[in-house]
Amino acid sequence: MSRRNPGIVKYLLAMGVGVVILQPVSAQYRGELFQPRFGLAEWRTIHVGMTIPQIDGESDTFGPDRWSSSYLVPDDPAPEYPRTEATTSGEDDSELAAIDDHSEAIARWAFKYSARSLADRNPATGWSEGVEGDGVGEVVLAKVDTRRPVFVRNGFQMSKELFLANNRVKRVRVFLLQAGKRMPNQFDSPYAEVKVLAAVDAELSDTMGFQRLPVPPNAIEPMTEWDGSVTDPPQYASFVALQILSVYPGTRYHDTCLSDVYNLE
Ligand SMILES: [Ca+2]
Repeated sequence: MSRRNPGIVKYLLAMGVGVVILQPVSAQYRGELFQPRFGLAEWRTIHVGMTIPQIDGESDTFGPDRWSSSYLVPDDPAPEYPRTEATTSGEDDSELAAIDDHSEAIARWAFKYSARSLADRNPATGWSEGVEGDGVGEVVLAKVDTRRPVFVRNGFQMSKELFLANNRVKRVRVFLLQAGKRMPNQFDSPYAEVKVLAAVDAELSDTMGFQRLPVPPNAIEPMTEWDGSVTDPPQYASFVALQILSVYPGTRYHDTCLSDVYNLE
């Protein structure tokens, strides 16, 4: 969040323009190098009543790339692919293994400011929107149990200086989402039939530490099996999606950040 490359961000967002339906699918990246898109722009169209066909699971290897409408490209360069005889031979599984290893290295690099930073229980890491300006309208997803209190650490709380230097969220629209099914495949475990049930607008305080996140009051239903029956025992999968409505401006940067969103135990 000290420098940025707006050219790259604009280019990546332009690549997503052709996709008009919000349909985050679990991509089968294996076998080719992972190329992060730094967000799924379609999240900006989120509204109550919509159903999202599929969302990557919170532990899916490349899921964080699609858990926000944008996120900031790290300052440091992406790790380079190791070009050795073993990784370029094309003769055995070693090249495929090298591609998988390097894809995971790219993910670790790219996800520094992704939605994954909201769930790591570490105030020194955070999500930052990745568009020009203050990021009003940008959306980020967090997997939480909405039946219990949800808490947020506003801004980038690595230090008081960085908290003040970057934007914090002021007005926020909090959406409540509920997954209808889980649909595991050989690689990942995405959620399906995710409904946006309700939303509420709130104002966050411009303070470090935890604050309660208002969540729209709405009962969620348990997930079902493929035949429509409730899982035994019942399992619930709920999320909040936070959309930036206004910000407390940073003293140095226009990057709007959140450090954490989760249930406090
Ligand atoms: Ca964090």
